[in-house]
Amino acid sequence: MNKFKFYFILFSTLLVLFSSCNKDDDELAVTPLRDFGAQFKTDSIAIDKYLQTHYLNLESVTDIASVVNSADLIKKMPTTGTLPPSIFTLFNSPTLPRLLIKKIKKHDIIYSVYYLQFSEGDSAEKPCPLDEVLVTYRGTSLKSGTETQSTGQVEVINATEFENNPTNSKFTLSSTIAGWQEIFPLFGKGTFDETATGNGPNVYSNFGSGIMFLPSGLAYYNGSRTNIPSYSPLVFSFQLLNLKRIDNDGDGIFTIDEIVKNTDYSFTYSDSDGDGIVDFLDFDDDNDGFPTRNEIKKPTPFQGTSLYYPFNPIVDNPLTTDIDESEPKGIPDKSGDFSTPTRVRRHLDKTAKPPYTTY
Ligand SMILES: [Ca+2]
Ligand SMILES: [Ca+2]
Ligand SMILES: [Ca+2]
Ligand SMILES: [Ca+2]
Repeated sequence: MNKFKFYFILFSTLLVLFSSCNKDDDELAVTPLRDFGAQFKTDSIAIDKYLQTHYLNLESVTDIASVVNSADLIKKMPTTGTLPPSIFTLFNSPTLPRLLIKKIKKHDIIYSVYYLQFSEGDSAEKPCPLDEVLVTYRGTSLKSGTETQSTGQVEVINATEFENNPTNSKFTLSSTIAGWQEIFPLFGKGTFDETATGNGPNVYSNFGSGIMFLPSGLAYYNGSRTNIPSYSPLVFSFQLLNLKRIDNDGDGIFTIDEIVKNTDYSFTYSDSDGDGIVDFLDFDDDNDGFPTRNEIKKPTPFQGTSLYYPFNPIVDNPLTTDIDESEPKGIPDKSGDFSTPTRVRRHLDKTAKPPYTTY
């Protein structure tokens, strides 16, 4: 381990110790947290009931994705007459809209989270939990209550709007609630219309859109916000318009290429050189003393516009006729192979060190 890294780790450890002390002091004054498993059961009962007693109002709707944030989209079942199919009946539907479940391990329990899929978006361009997203959304909180119906007092689940942002907002997913970090990576971004002006939903097409039904453990839990009481399950409708890849350690490799996406859409934070610093925060990923940025630099003469290799080769985007984005070579391995997906790229190979002479 080099000296800089040693001090970096020491400093980080002290910082964590210091902030943990503060946290303990604060927590002495507050009510103990509810048990996550028990609260998840309570929230699940409310969410299940909400899905069974509400339906999608698709009357005169031709494109759900465009009206996803409308307050009229989800309606309470009528108490008389023919009942429309509840949201719950869309579970695993072969066609869209479709209700799906994602299993999420957190707080030593396994959460099952329902989400509605209206459109998947660009399946090749989905955010990771550390990327920046451009979204529209509307949020409601669920609460049990009673209502007088012809059969007498009936228990119902009410949804109360706490926020509606129909234009767009930018978020770094890592600074949002856990539910957003888990569900947005299941959707893809839209296509930006290069000829349009502005940045709202109208200049994007084919974006990912849906509704997530989050238990409080994946939202604010015991915390409260304006119009969101503690321990509230939350429902968010959303449009995922665009995303921006983030490079957290500034080493020239996007974070999404420094973490592992598992088949169940969970992510693993790898530490290739085993020095205790995960790859996406490690600027010398193989700990050979040469910063990753130097190891991914192209020797001259080279092709493409960047001084650095992209992670994988890039083909030109036909939509941007004025720019040639093509990069013929991704980061090569020691032998010069630049395209095999499973190759050990040279910034992760301790035995490959600069200077590199051939492009
Ligand atoms: Ca990086
Ligand atoms: Ca490392
Ligand atoms: Ca790195
Ligand atoms: Ca290195």
